Amino acid sequence: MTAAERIEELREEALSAVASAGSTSDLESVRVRYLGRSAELTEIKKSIRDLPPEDRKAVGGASNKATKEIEGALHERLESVAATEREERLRAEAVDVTLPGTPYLKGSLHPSLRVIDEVVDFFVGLGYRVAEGPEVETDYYNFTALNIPPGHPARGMQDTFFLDEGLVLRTHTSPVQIRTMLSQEPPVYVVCPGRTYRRDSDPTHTPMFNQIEGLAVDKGLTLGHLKGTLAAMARHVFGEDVKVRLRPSYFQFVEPGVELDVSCFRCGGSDPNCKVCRGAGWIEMLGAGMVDPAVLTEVGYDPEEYTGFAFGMGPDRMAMVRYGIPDLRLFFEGDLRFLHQF
Ligand code: 2NM
Repeated sequence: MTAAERIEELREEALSAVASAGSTSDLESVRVRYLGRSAELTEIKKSIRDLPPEDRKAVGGASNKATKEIEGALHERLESVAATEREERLRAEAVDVTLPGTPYLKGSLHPSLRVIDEVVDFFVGLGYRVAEGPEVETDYYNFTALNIPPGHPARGMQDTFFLDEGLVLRTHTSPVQIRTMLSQEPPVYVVCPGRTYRRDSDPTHTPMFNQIEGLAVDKGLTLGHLKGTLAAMARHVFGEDVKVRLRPSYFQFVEPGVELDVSCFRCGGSDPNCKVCRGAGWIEMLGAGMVDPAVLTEVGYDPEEYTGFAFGMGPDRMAMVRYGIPDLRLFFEGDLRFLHQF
């Protein structure tokens, strides 16, 4: 076979390889194979100088022409293959901006916390400070300072969790008020939200529950100030239309002691089958009273100069009534299906 014939063969082979290459990397292989440094056509060109002079022109011309043709075909094919590859890549990478986004879970406030926030906000608006204290208390702050001395039967009524050596889980937040009075002189206006503990567990009692207590000590405070303050609080939490009434009651640390009822915010007393007040027309909301002079004396205040009123309520129970939740234990199970309803 002459060199010219071999060149023609290589040219045809290369052109058909270019035509059947389906990708840019196939085309690069074809280029290396037919035009690369060790390609046969390249070898033929290198060997031209060893040919007899009369043959050089023909072989040189043919090999240059073949090279040009192959290069042209490669270039042309590369353009169309590269364009196809680019389109495919863009199609694969395309994002459908009309698809819905990933949904996210929205948090919600616990029903007890909603009530706590409303009550605390109300008192802060009146100028009260918020005070907090330890949940593990000494027997002294939880009982003795509140006019409940060792051995007093009122201690047995509180279902206390006793810890080591004179320590208890606080059964109310009253010890926070004692600590507040011990740490400052009157006037005192504080509201004390926090967790409290009693050995109790049924649909309306849990061993841990929230309390909000409050205390005002100043010159000339009367039961009238107590009633006016708590009536305004009840209207803030349960609605502008609710009425309140006081009933006599008893707590060891106050004299007199009262309970405050709120008129039913659902039926106002008009529905004998009302689910909220069970036909009573009134809902028990909190206990309160004028601070017993013995308590004021215990913290070093002069009961001849100062009087005070105090109150305590259960925001968990208030939330049960407001939202119609039948079982208090649901509040502390942490089930998101429960929490997301509020
Ligand atoms: C209540 C009811 C009545 C109360 C009294 C005091 C203190 F420390 F000032 F003596 N703190 N909390 C009190 C009074 C709490 O809860 C039903």
